[in-house]
Amino acid sequence: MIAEIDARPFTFRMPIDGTALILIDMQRDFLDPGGFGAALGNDVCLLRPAVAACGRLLATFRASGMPVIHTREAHRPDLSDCPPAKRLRGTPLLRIGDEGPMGRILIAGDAGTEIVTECAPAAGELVIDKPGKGAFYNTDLNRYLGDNGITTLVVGGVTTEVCVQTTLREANDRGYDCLLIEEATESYVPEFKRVTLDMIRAQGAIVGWTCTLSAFESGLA
Ligand code: TIU
Repeated sequence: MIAEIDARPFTFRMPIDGTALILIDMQRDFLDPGGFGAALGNDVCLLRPAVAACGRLLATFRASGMPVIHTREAHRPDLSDCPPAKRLRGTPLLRIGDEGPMGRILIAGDAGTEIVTECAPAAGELVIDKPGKGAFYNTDLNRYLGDNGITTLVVGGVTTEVCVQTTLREANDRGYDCLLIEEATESYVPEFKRVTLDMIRAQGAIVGWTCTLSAFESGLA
């Protein structure tokens, strides 16, 4: 069965049996004070609206029995998967691997990489720790999607122009159709969210589609 979603730049045709939800990096390091996002000088409150929207999306997918994937930007404790160029970039208050108020910054197993309660993974949902901004780089995501017949991704998460946009572009190049839910993503720079959505759907959905949460829910109903 194909669901027809009222999306931009044109109707998104979503195969119910071939679609997964992927929520990008809804973790405390980006959403709570004292994590990586704050260490980079950002106001983390700007991302909060995405939490409830992602929670609503999760409930919809779970009710439909459709697969859900969560990602976390998380490095190994020995930093062997963190290129020095990433760790040494700029002048953050705390660098990746440094001890912060929530444990070590962006380190798997520490509190900053925990997904916020409202979006917490349920049993059976895939959780991918990724060392890059994109969810395909150095992860098993592509194999998992292929093995499970998934051709289409519904996407939410943070931040719009960094890990979400990188993942959308990686997915697009690998042949997936992607629909980004507008309220389910936020940026520390609201203007960057606006232009990222424009870039994704420009030129006849050159990267993918976007739609509102209510349009998605109506299309699936
Ligand atoms: N800094 C910023 O906007 N984002 C990241 O570093 N990672 C993600 O977007 N997850």
